[in-house]
Amino acid sequence: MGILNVTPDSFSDGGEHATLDTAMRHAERMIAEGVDIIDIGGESSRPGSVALPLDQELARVMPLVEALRDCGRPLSIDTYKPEVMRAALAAGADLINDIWGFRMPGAVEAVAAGQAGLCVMHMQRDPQTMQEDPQYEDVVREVADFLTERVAVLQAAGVAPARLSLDPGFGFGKTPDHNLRLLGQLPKLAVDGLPLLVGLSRKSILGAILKGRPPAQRVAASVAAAVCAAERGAFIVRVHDVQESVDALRTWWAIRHESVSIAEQTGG
Ligand code: 7PJ
Repeated sequence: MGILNVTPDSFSDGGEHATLDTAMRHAERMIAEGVDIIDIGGESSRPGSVALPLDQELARVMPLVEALRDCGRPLSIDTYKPEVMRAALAAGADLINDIWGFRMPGAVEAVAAGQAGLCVMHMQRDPQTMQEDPQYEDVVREVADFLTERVAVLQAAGVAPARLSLDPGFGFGKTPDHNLRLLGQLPKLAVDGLPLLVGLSRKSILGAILKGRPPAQRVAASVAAAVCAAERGAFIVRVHDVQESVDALRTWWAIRHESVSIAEQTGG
């Protein structure tokens, strides 16, 4: 899964049109590099970030959904707002990726009907406060319990299990040690055998391991984390650096299967 952010850069003064152009070029590059799913996000959920008004999120996300609907790759929408979910699904989005795990009022109802995939992510507290001294008694058990509860709620609303994927939510209300424990115990989080999605790309846990390295210089660390996640059973890895990740995962896959040809037969 390749990350496509449509959050305007602070150094860009071009407004929505420049943002759309840049995002389209980035999407085309990711497709050329072998991305399987494009994850479109209009609102930053970095620690400390504040919520974006609905109309602005729609104005950022919807033109991209329209422009990329027929690009040949499934479109995922990174949103927790039921109105954005409904609009994106009506416009042909394939997957809703919700950092709130479909806990906002109306979110379950917005996605229950239809066939779209749903990614249920764990977050402790909210993006404004989540990194202020996160606490768990047993992080693996608590994240697994949360995912179990959300799966039950979605299934009770009529969502077929085949539509679901689960995500521990690396960096969302977790210390570096919490993140490493979750990655180490990843198979325990595959509640009901559902596929796991892992997002570690360029995150601060990698900066902590690399003693303060800034995000743009965490590419090799991100690739290592993606391969470790895949080795522990992650079915989808959410990444910024598509080419590097695809190369590494193809190599891992060939080594694991002791064959180059298996990698080719399965598309790597
Ligand atoms: C994640 C996400 C993640 C899922 C973001 C960032 C922050 N969605 N959206 N999992 N992270 N499913 O990329 O640094 O880890 S935004």
